[in-house]
Amino acid sequence: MNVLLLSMPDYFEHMPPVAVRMPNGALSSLAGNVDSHHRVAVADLILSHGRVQETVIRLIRELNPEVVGFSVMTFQRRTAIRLIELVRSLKPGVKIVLGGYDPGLEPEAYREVGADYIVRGEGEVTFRELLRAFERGQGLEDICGLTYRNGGRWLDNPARPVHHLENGEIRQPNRAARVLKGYTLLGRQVDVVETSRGCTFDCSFCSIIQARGRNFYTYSLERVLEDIRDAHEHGARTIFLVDDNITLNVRRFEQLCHRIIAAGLNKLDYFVQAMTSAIANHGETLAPLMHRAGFRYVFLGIENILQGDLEFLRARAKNTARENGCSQGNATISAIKYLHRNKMYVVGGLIVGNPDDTSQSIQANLAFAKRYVDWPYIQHPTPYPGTPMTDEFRHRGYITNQRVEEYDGTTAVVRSKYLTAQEIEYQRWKAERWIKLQHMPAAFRHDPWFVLRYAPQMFAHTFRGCTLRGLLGLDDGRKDFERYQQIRREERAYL
Ligand code: B12
Ligand code: SF4
Repeated sequence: MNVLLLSMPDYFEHMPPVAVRMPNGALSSLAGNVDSHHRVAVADLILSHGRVQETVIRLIRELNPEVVGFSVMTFQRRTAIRLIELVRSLKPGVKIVLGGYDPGLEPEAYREVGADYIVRGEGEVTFRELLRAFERGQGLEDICGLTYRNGGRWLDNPARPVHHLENGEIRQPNRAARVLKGYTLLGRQVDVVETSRGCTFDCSFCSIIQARGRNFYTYSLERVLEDIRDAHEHGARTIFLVDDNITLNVRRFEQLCHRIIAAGLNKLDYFVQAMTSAIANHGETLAPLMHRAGFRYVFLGIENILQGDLEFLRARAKNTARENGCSQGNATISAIKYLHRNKMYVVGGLIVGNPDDTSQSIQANLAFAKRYVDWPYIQHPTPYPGTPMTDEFRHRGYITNQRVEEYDGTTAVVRSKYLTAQEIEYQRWKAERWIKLQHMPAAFRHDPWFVLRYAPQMFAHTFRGCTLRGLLGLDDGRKDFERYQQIRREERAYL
């Protein structure tokens, strides 16, 4: 069968396409796991900005797919629905399959929009079985993890148990299936690689627990190295390890670093997401090893520097440093010091605008980011489907915005006890632009050509909506902020 797999073009504030255009790891993994006689094409629509509609029309004409799959996050829902309508209008009989965190966690939202099938949870085996059933004309009732339309009714099959990633059943991603070009992370071709899936923590804002429960499974390191090699052969110079929480097993992570060095794959740059506690507790040996293996940017899930907020986010345990099993307080500064000492940059993930946040608590986090992190990745709590945080915000009546296309993390859609959503976002926006600017000299040292070439565009993105008066601090910038919000609303119309 001819299969076209699409990821959505929607991006959020901290990932402007001028600097970051990453492949969607799910789609190449699905492409690698269907039976080999299918002709699969993967199109990451982040690569076709400003031309989304034309690109999809062209792909449908050229590839003539019988099945079109969509990978969707919650803030991409509106775009996905528009694309479903477009694809349907171009090919009325095509089978439309949805997957990813939004359809999987809130399938009801897609029942009236022209989709036929929804894959909940991990997709490789479910999608493979679905294509087999299409070919053989079989019923779908035995395919676990599938929700589907049968005449006028939607049926939910039982959930598929999470995969243990053993026995090679999940094969390597198929990167050759990608039909669009131009992946980049700060000017270098980037690819994504998984080494494990799952997490045993239960942060209240994270969709992963709702999506797959609390568990952690790993691929063999041989498979991981082969995957990195494959990404490299397909042109990647930077690898983003997309594991939910690679630092859950520090010994294994250390072994991975040793294996990367031994295989000579440390000439590539690596980006990874890590827990502060793991880096703080093992930084003495782990951080130098990570640097030797090629790690350059580490996304730290700091979440918040205040204990009350960490309680709400259920992120205290993962941010606690320990010695001989005893708590030594917040791990963040210690983790940052280890990373800085070993020439790695810290992308600081913080969440501000929690239910009891005041101006002072937000300002404390912003001041922390300004002082300690290299690249701020500050977000607002966002009520994604089914998370414990969503229940709490709903219970308190604090959700002020139901437009899910604005659930991108940097648009405040919930208020706190003391502040409006607008005020929360304004405070973050006002400070964060300047913190980003602080990183320019370091970014220049890391990638001089990229910065020289794209600095004006990056600056224009970061400061869009601003006037000279606002930039010079001659007023409070609220008018600039409103202009920025208007521009942001217009940017969300991808087609
Ligand atoms: C890596 C990652 C990123 C990376 C890379 C994204 C990329 N291009 O791949 C970066 C850092 C850029 C990123 C950014 C964001 N991310 Co992110 N990210 C992840 C993470 C950690 C892993 C995703 C991954 O690649 N997994 C590996 C692949 C193989 O698995 P998978 O994606 O789960 O896909 C499987 C199934 O979902 C299913 N499936 C998926 N698509 C499809 C399609 C079809 C047709 C089928 C059949 C099946 C299927 O099958 C796949 C294989 O089993 C997840 C999860 C987590 N723990 O936090 C969050 C996650 C997906 N991100 C999330 C969010 C919100 C964002 C941001 C909006 C903000 C943020 N929190 O950073 C931005 C927006 C990005 C943008 N477009 O601008 C949320 C989504 C929540 C939701 N309900 O939508 C998650 C779940 C994290 C969370 N907060 O809970 N992210
Ligand atoms: S540690 Fe990370 S992956 Fe694990 S539950 Fe918390 S946010 Fe999610």
